[in-house]
Amino acid sequence: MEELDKSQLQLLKNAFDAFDHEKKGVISTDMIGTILEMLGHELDEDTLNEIITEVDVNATGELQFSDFCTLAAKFLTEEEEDDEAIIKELREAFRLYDREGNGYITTDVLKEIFKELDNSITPEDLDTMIEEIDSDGSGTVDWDEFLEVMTGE
Ligand SMILES: [Ca+2]
Repeated sequence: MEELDKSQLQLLKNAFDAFDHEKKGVISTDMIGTILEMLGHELDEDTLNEIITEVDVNATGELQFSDFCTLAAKFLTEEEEDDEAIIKELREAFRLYDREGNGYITTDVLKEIFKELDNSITPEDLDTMIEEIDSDGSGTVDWDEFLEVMTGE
């Protein structure tokens, strides 16, 4: 449970209570998919069944709040690992595009990357994005600037 922070717990409690109409302290496992979807985590049916089976060990078809937290912690934690994996991938991408190992990517190369990511992007949008990223107008983007744009952090 320690993997979940207070705001995550509050969010889960609100969702749990909303679906525990009769205030029995349990919710049906049928509801799990819907709840997770509401919280912005859409899982395919196989994954969903897999984690429900893991948590509902006695196959009662119902989960208590603590079980529900255990379930949520599973993929909230997985998601954190995903974030780390994404940053690792971005780091590799940055190295790849920083061909000469200068520690920066030129805005020309960055435009190519954006076009690859989204081929419907217009030249005007590209210019606007580049202007925002390369705030000092140096014509280059370093790792910090790159990460900020890619992760929104
Ligand atoms: Ca710059």
